[in-house]
Amino acid sequence: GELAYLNMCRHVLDNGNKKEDRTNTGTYSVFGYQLRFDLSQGFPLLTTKKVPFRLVASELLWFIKGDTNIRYLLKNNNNIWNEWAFKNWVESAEYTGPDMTDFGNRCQTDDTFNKQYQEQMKIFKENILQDDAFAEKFGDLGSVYGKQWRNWKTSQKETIDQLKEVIDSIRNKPDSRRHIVSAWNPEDVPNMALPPCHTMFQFYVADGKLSCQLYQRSADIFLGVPFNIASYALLTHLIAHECDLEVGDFIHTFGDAHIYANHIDQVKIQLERDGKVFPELILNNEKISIFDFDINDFELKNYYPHPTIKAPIAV
Ligand code: THF
Repeated sequence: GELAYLNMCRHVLDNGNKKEDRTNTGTYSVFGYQLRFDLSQGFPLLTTKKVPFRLVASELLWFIKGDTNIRYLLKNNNNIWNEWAFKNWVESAEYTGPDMTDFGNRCQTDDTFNKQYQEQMKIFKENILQDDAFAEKFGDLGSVYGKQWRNWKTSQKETIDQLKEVIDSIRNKPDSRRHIVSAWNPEDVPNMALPPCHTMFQFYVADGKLSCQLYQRSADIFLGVPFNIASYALLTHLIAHECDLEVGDFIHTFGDAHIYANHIDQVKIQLERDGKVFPELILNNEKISIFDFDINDFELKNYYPHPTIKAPIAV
């Protein structure tokens, strides 16, 4: 349950290597760790801080649709991928506003700059929502998850729908050891706003139950991991539902698992809290295919988390 996540936080605080990173924020990091959640015991949405399920769900639906443009997220009031599209925009030749170099770090230390940044981000979001051509050009994050899951490009110029194929293989050959979806496409990595953190996942069927294991190469333990756990738990529920299986375990295997230096105080606050029982997820029984679900087909029951803990995202 949640204790396993809190123990991971404690382990990284106590044993993490101090490491610099791409974002110049600094991290405490360990290499290799594993969490396991029995999905039949409740839906693993952390309770020691509030995790916005609506954002987790709309992000997952975006992946499932094969969409890579943040316009869909913005329409759903989901801002979690804005910074990566914004970065492409302000680094492009067409951007003529104030200099936004290193905005992720500067907006935290410089109030005057932060005002300019908020203003530019607001304009950017309005343009993505209102201007089709602008959205097509600057809202797209490139070959990220949705692309690799649904439209993996082969050397023969064909595409592979990995998600559809894995669902078919779970249904038709449940004992197979090849129920794998890979987001890591070495040829495409240079075209991505951010190479995939959730590198690959595998399903496993036994005893009428569907389990899922994710290999995450790089994990932002405070901000990203609570989302990632809930996202893959939801995906497992959806696929189990479509394949007429019960839910088994979600196993979360980590490569570089890190706590950003500017999240330490927040983690310490969270560690002082006691976890509550996990909520229950209810899916709309009138829908069967994972590709037909939308945000109103999920219901979360009995989620009574501790309050939100705010933290800056490293870009
Ligand atoms: N980059 C970094 N540095 N960490 C990540 O976890 C991460 N992701 C995605 C892509 N790049 C990443 C984006 N996922 C939040 C949560 C998940 C994200 C990005 C941001 C976040 O800020 N969550 C807030 C609430 C935000 C809100 O209400 O708008 C929170 O308190 O949980 C890993 O997949």
